[in-house]
Amino acid sequence: MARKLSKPSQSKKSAPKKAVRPVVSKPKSQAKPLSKATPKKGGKKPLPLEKAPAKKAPSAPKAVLKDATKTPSKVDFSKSPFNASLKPAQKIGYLREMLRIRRFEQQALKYYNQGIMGGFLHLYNGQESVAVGTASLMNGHDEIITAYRDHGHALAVGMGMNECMAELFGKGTGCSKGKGGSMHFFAPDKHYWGGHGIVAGQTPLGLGLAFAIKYKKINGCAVAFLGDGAVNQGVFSECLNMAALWDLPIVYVIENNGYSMGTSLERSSAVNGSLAKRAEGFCVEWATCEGFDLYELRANLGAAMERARKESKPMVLEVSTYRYYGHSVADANAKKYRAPEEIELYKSDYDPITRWQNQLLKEKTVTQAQIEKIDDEAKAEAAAAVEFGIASPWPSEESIFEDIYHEVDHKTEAGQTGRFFFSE
Ligand SMILES: Cc1ncc(C[n+]2csc(CCOP(=O)(O)OP(=O)(O)O)c2C)c(N)n1
Ligand SMILES: [Mg+2]
Repeated sequence: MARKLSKPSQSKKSAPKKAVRPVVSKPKSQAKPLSKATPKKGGKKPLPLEKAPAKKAPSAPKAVLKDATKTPSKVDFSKSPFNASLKPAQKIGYLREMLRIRRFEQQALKYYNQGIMGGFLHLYNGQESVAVGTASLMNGHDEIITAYRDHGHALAVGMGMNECMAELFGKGTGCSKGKGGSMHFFAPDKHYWGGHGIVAGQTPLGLGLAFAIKYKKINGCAVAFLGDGAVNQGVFSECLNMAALWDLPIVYVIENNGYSMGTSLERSSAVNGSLAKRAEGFCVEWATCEGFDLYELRANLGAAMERARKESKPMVLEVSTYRYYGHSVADANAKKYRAPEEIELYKSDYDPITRWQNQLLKEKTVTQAQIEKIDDEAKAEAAAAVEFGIASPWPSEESIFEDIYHEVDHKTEAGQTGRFFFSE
């Protein structure tokens, strides 16, 4: 089933009333004390199961997107506290980071298709603004963790192209010594905890990061990314419950790209309108925003992260985004479950890099010539990373037995007592 953009006229039933909700607004159901949540005597009784009305076929697509070309957002996110004081150099830096990710992955795709690179390759093309926006908000004590579509987050937090590309080639110089591959980029020194292949497996790990931050009284928060498919994993619900119960400083960012492998959102979610709304069931605040627009992303995520740090409260932020390629490059059905026109529409109207470039041109922060120079540099860096990766040595045979147990590799007191992280 192809994913369609929800046009304003079609989306009244399924979309939230306001496409852009201020992040601090409290969902009404959460504002109620729990005791009032039970229906009053004489209130509407639930129908017996057999009389439950037949489930209507969804009349409108459930995508959270709005047609931005026709309904320009009234909110000027460039004026939000998280954006207003940005210096031109910072804004240009975000453009550079997004272009670096795009060019890195395009090189990877080329060599994967030639069979020179193996393993999996889940491309982040189209979603770059989310990772770059997040990294730009990290305060040096925040920790982030994501799933297997992890190249963008890795480069955005400052991992080098060489170590990342070498990892894709399976070489010993790779960030995970060539033993992790595309799904397992990892750099705790940069507050980046990977890179995980089990769908939603990173959500309890992220919660652990948040717990440690709170326990150690660190002025930071955890940000755990998950996809629209991962939301349906039971463990995510368990996480929301615990996060609320213990007031943990975590922001769950749902990168809603409309598909989990070949399954569209309409076919995987019973909840209309937004996935983040499920957080209400756990008394966790939630919001939605467009991920294509860096200002909007930063305004919403910035507020969520600040709240997590200051009040030690969890939050779910659903971000609409889109991936241009199949689930992975080896996705044999990549062209079967969505129309080419849909992909083209996102590329032409919703590309986060083009949007940011246009924004900066409009603001006169950057010139076309500067953009081209930055892009050329990104291309050259990615090409050099390929050369580095190909020229690098394979991991040694003996290294297969290394890095299996943390205690063996880290013969420190902390390693032996189980106090692995945050104490070394
Ligand atoms: C527990 C588990 N079940 C199934 C899979 C197979 N699988 C890998 S990715 C994926 C889809 C996840 O989609 P989504 O969460 O939307 O993330 P996206 O790929 O769109 O970034 C599935 C079902 C898995 N890796 N782990
Ligand atoms: Mg998805």
